[in-house]
Amino acid sequence: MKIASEVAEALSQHRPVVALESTIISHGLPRPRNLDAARDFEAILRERDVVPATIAVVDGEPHIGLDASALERIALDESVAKVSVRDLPVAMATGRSGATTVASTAYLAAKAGIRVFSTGGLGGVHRGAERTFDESADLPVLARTPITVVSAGVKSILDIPATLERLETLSITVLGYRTDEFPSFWLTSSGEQLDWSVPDAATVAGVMAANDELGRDGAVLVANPLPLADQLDPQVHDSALAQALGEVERDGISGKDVSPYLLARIVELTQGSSLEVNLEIAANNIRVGAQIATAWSARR
Ligand code: PSU
Ligand code: MN
Repeated sequence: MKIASEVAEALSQHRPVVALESTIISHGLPRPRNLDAARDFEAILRERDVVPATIAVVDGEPHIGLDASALERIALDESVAKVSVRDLPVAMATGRSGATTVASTAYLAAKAGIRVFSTGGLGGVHRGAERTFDESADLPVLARTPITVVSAGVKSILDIPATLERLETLSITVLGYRTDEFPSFWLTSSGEQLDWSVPDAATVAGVMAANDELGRDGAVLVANPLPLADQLDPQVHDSALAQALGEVERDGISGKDVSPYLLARIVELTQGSSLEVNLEIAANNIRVGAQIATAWSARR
């Protein structure tokens, strides 16, 4: 594992670091806009004196923190694979490059000693999972990974109530950030109630400290909704979602291709408006991740 010197130094001095995933860049956002987005995400952190650690596998080596040319490759090279935890050893042994999912980013970040990770939306339980067993490895991996993940809930392409049930079963702590409703990514609320709401980043840091004190090694999930004024128009959302889900069914798309397909289709069907909202969601989660990492480092 190669930890960028900037990241290693910040960690050793207990300065704030936030991990960022790369599948959102390679498979979640369209080229070439994704490269600008990846750079913008890092800039949001730097402006707040937080060190960004974008994570990916480059030529078989897991990188914690990417330089400009590695970031460009992950964004623009179409042969970059989507790599979850089980794929990591294969990518490493065969010298492949890969973009890391929430699961593999969390896994590598925690191994490097990073405590906070911001993403857009988490993977979860897919609709029809009772038939297909399609549940993202993000959930079971987070259940045994000591990291705080900031996410705008999960996308409405998933089965949100089932995802919340699995989060409960897996004993992943879920905190609504200034809300008591679980967000559904493009929309501020899924209508699902949460048990716990936190008012600020310092409270999240307190939960992390208590988690450590208990010797628990599961994740804390911070569910951070977009403000209502920034959400996607619910009518536009509902009709694009219905059509994209119908196409997945009709064309028999399955497995790890489902999420990237739906994300790309929904961008087309909303004439790009879901993309703008998607970028704002990621930025919003990165800002909150910066606050949490700063609050965490103040306790050390
Ligand atoms: N959800 C999004 N955008 C994404 C992903 C999920 O809104 O880019 C990516 C993340 O990297 C997540 C992965 O970890 O998809 C989950 O894929 P799967 O469902 O195949 O586990
Ligand atoms: Mn899956």
